[in-house]
Amino acid sequence: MARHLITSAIPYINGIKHLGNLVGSQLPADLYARYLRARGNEVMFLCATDEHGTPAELAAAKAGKPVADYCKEMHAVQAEIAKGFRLSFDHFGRSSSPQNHRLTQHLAGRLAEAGLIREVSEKQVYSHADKRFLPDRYIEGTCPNCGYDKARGDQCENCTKQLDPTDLIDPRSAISGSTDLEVRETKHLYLRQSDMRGKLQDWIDSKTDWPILTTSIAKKWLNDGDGLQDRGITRDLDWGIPVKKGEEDWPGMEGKVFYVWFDAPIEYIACAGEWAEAHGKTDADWERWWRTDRGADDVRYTQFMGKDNVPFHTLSFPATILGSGEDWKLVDYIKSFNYLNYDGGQFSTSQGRGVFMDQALEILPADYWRWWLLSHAPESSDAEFTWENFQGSVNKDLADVLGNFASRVTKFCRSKFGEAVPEEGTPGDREAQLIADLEKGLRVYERHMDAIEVRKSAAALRGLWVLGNEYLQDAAPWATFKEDPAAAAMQIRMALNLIRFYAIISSPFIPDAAAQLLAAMHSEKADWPESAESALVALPAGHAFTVPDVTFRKISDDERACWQEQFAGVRT
Ligand code: B3M
Ligand code: ZN
Repeated sequence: MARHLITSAIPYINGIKHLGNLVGSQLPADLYARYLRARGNEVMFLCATDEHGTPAELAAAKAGKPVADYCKEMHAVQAEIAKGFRLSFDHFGRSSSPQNHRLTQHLAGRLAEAGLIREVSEKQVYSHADKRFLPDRYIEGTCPNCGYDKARGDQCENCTKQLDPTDLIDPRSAISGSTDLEVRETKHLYLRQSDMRGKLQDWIDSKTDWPILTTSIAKKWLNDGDGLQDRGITRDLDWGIPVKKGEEDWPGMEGKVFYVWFDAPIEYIACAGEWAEAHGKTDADWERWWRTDRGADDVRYTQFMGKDNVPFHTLSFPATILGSGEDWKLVDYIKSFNYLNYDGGQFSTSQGRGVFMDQALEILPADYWRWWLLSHAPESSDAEFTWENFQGSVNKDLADVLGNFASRVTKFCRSKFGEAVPEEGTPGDREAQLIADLEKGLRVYERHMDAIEVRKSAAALRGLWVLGNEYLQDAAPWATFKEDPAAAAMQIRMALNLIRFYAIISSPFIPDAAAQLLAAMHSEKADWPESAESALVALPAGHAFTVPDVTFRKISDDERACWQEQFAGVRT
């Protein structure tokens, strides 16, 4: 048994996330957390809402609410939807928590003591029309790196380059659209990331097992030179964590807050403190996950995120951690994802394009979405959601292959042998072959899951379901029964055990269906199988079961067409 710390990128508070966001971080993180728990590891799986910065302020303004109220409400909304998708966070925190305030101010103080912070008189864009400074997302324009014309002041979504508002070509206010802008001087704190180039380089070079997507982005911005420019970590905003040096005031920084990308990753740590508080635990209880001098040196830490978040997790956050000189745990493995597109275009929160998490759950239960999203995770390249593909996957994989297997086997058994595992008959060559194939498939599946190869894992799991179907097709107990009822009984005993086996190994992907099938098999003991052989005798002769309700229903062509139309437009 090992100890695993898992974090998913923390979603912005500014509204309900779409399926592209979900598959890029929270959902695969949940898959991995569930798998590791199922295999007997101790897991701490953390996520939170990212509540500061311009995204929060802009969304609250649009909703006509004070930003603190807006964040509180949206946190509750996001937490509820996460439950709906069965995201098994140990804690779903808030970056605006007192824990994060304290820790962010503390780390900034440490960085200052280490000489890693300098004060800079900075050029900021001031909007006459809006009568305010325009940091980050308050400003839009053309990316100087790739020419994308909707780049934001903090980052270009198209090429992932981190930007400063003054880098943008043809800038305009994101609030009013005004181009009546002026560059003014204000004072800000900069983190001397460039001083840490050597350390960061060594650290990234040591990560030879990271996915190519992660290391290529990390190295691109590390070696590019200006990817590792010193970066401003403060902003002229009202909402955020006040700039302080530990508990002390920071002269000259009155009225300013930390930049959202400075405090957001720190929330990964603070969230563990929130978890401890929520569960009546001590500081030592959460520190054993995060402090290498307090027990976390044997923890394996894995982060999940979309590719646009990689530079912040390979450069800025490690710079904060390393620069603090304290014994915080650094990430061991970063699993990153490309984008999921929607029906010929992009999913877009700002444009309301695509299917959003709440809408998805209104039309189908979580498992349908989990299966499609994970089996099509945008790992090696961008992926695309289409309704045809979704319908095909659900109907074939879930309804025909897995659901139908469980239904046929249990109904046949009930009609011929009653609602208990039949005891006659001895397994033969066909069963030996099945067990050998399952054994091989199970190991492949485990290997892909261990490596967080999401699509390959889904394919391997589906392959295991298919083996059962082929066996049933080939053995044909309904035909065998006429000449040799004992042999049919043995085949059905195998198949009933397969249902339980499938429920256990499928639970990280489709937890509700897995729970339903396990309950139908009256199986409380759901330990991960030692071997296919042992798994296929787990339910002994005479063990009672119940025929489950439909596990997965098919999506009709009419429904598909109707959803296609319903989600063709823009969410308002
Ligand atoms: N909130 C961006 C995003 O949701 C940002 C991630 C923060 S991770 C510390 O994609
Ligand atoms: Zn760009």
